[in-house]
Parts: sequence; C-alpha cells; structure tokens
Amino acid sequence: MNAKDVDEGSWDNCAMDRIKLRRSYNADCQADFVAKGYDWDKNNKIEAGKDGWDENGDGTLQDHEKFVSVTRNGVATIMTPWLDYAEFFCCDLGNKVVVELGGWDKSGNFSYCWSEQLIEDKVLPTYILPWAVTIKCTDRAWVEGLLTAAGKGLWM
Ligand SMILES: [Ca+2]
Ligand SMILES: [Ca+2]
Ligand SMILES: [Ca+2]
Repeated sequence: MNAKDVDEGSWDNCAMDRIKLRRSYNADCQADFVAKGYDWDKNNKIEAGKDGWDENGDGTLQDHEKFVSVTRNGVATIMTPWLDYAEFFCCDLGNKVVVELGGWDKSGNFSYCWSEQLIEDKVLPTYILPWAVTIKCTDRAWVEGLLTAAGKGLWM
C-alpha cells in the first residue's frame, strides 16, 4: 500500500513536506519483517527503537525510520517506521492491522489519521501442470503417483 495512493488530497496552509504511512507490527510477522531487511541490528528480532528501515540510505536510523511503541487506548502497539508505503504479508491474513497516514509541513508540524484494515487473501492460487510426457504402459504405478500428487483436478 503506497502513501500516494491512500492520500486523498492532504494539504497545508503553507507547504506540505511529506506524506508517509506506517502500520502496526504483528509479532506473528517477525520472520517476514526480518527477511525484508527491517532487522537493523541483525539479531533476528524486531524491536522498537532498535530496528527499522534506512529510507534515506545514510547508514543510520533516524527517528522516523525506526519501529516505535505507541500507546493507543491504553494498549501499547509497535508501529513500523514512517515510509512511502506500508507492507503486508501472508502472516497478516485474518488480522486487523492499524494503518496510519501521516503528513508533515515544511515547518515540521505533523498531523495524522488512521484506520483499521482487515487483511484478506482474495487472489486465487495458480496451478502449474507438469510438462506433457510420453509414458509406457508398464509405468502405470509412476503415472498414478504423479496424478495423485497433482490432485483430483487432472481426473476431470
Ligand atoms: Ca502548516
Ligand atoms: Ca533486531
Ligand atoms: Ca537513515
């Protein structure tokens, strides 16, 4: 999800500086965040204040580039860094994810809004059939094994 796609025309009385997104971090997705490179100190754990994404490529993590813990309605939630996009993973399926859209003006003033997104997978699986092959009648057991492995769809 990209910030520019979510933004419906945020503006400022003087001049906007940037619009960013962040999402709530779900510990079930730790492995995915680590694999994507968010594990800054390379300890295979995602921790607020320590990990993040070096968006400007300067070799350090600035405040907006770190995971942070925020308290919402009395509940502590870890949020991802503020980036041009928010990433979702298969491990998010069936979970509600808080997504925040934040805007900064040139004077450093900040405002944000948020919504809760239910992540669902609505993309159908892709089925890839084996190549056409010529098989001898004597190889029946092998063919049956292949068809069983491929699933019932092939019998129809
Ligand atoms: Ca302003
Ligand atoms: Ca870490
Ligand atoms: Ca940086």
